[in-house]
Amino acid sequence: RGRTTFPNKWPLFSLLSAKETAAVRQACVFGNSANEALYVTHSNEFAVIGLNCSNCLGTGDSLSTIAPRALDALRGKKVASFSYGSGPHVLLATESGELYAWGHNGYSQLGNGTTNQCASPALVTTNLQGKRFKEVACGSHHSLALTTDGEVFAWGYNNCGQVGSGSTANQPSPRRVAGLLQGKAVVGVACGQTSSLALVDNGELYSWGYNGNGQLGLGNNGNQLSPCRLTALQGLCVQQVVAGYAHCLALTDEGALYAWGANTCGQLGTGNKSNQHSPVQVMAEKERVVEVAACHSTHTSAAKTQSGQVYMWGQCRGQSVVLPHLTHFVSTDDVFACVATPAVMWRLLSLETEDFMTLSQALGREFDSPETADLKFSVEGKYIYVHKAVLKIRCDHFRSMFQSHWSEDLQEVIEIEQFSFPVYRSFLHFLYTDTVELPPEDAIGLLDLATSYCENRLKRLCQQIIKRGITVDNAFTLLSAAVRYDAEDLEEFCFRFCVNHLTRVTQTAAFWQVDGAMLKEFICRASRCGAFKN
Ligand SMILES: *[C@@H]1O[C@H](CO)[C@@H](O)[C@H](O)[C@H]1NC(C)=O
Ligand SMILES: *[C@@H]1O[C@H](CO)[C@@H](O)[C@H](O)[C@H]1NC(C)=O
Ligand SMILES: CC(=O)N[C@H]1CO[C@H](CO)[C@@H](O)[C@@H]1O
Repeated sequence: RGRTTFPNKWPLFSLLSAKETAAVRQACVFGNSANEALYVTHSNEFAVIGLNCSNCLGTGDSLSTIAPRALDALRGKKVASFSYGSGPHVLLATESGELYAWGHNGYSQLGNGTTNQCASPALVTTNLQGKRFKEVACGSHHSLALTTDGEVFAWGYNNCGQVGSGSTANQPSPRRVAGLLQGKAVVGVACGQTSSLALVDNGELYSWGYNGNGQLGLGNNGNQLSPCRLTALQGLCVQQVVAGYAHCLALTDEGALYAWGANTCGQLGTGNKSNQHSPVQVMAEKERVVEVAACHSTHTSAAKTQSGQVYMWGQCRGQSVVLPHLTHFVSTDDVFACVATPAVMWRLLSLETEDFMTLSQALGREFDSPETADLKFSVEGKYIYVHKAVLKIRCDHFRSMFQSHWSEDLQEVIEIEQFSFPVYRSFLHFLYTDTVELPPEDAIGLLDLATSYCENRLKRLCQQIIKRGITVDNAFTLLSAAVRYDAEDLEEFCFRFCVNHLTRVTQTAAFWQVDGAMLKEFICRASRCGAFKN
């Protein structure tokens, strides 16, 4: 199974081994310093890693962890949606529509009627009999969940009306958001720190909660305790909406991008830092936008265009970027990994790559494969299957061998006598993979081969393997080889090692088996650098 490169751009994920990394299917980095992450593997195992602020890892034991730990409470479930607050609290909807919550609960944002922290995933069920959920969104301390029938439930912190209940009393358990949303089919929800947004199936947008920066997009700065329609977008059909800390971005079905709310870091992309309490079109002169990105814990904005260009603006590595800036990134996720503060994910990252193999993976797999090969080498009576074209492309020695009228060009089997089977096989393998896996003693033979084929990179790799594998027992053999193959660096390295361990090296078999000239040369050289003083 092939895969595109997993984002090692996320520092927390550098703690995973290559094998663990390769198993990741979905991931989310979150937390106030991007120090927590949850991920799901291809076999639907859940794992968490990180600091565990407010028990947001959900492992039940309040421990932080530097290595991934299984989250058994969710074993076998599939994630449909994941979101996190600033506590942090965590909400997760499964593909079968269950809703789980854990972490910080100081404002009842876990929705179970209490304010007790919850250290493991707990089903949210109060007032939700028979409901199935497909999307969740967390504000700093409030929660929204969207059912499969398009109803929105909200609970938690409500100091500014962000729960949409018509009051500012905190909401200890899920409550359906009614008012203007009554009878509408909601298809998407988003939260700023203390504001809420709902997108309706006909492209209308509704907002409620804190509006001090104009983030409700209603043309004023008054908080709203119930959903209000963004009439400024009348006539447009919104397709995606995202919220930053105190700003919002909406994308229409025609690819137009609108922004409103706080603009202290330029996160609206309007070219200045004035807040906007009504939607303003941005990137109008650029090509069609196909995705917008923002996250309630940052002031960063990003967008991807039709041709795959990725723009960023707002707070980027501490700087205020007031106009959309074209980046080299290939995804909006990378923008958040590399420039946002904290560097958290704006969505659950999905690594669901099709069954695709990269060129190098495909090539590596075809090495020594009789099925597709058009040439074989016979070494010590064993065959190694290869492709003429690959050898010609990768190695000048073979290029000239197969282009000139050498007899090899007509043969299907080439006999090799000068090198051992492991050495020749690793050489050919290197041409397919750029890597060498050989014990240091065999690397000497490969060094010989690399020298005679003028493969300088391979020569360096062999020298590296030899240096890293040097011991008192093999040091003198390695030194003799370095001299024989004219590898000066290596010779110096082995010589130093022998001098540093002179007494023990002179007791090895290799030392006494070496020819007289070489031994004399070694003794002279060692005495010149003071090895025999006293
Ligand atoms: C709510 O969750 C807390 C923390 O897990 C727990 O102590 C409490 O019993 C739960 N309350 C209800 C009503 O489920
Ligand atoms: C900032 O940009 C917006 C959108 O282009 C514009 O309407 C507004 O007048 C500008 N404000 C200032 C102070 O320049
Ligand atoms: C090891 C560690 O930091 N554990 C913490 C996990 O989170 C809970 C809740 O904040 C703390 O009580 C633990 O100390």
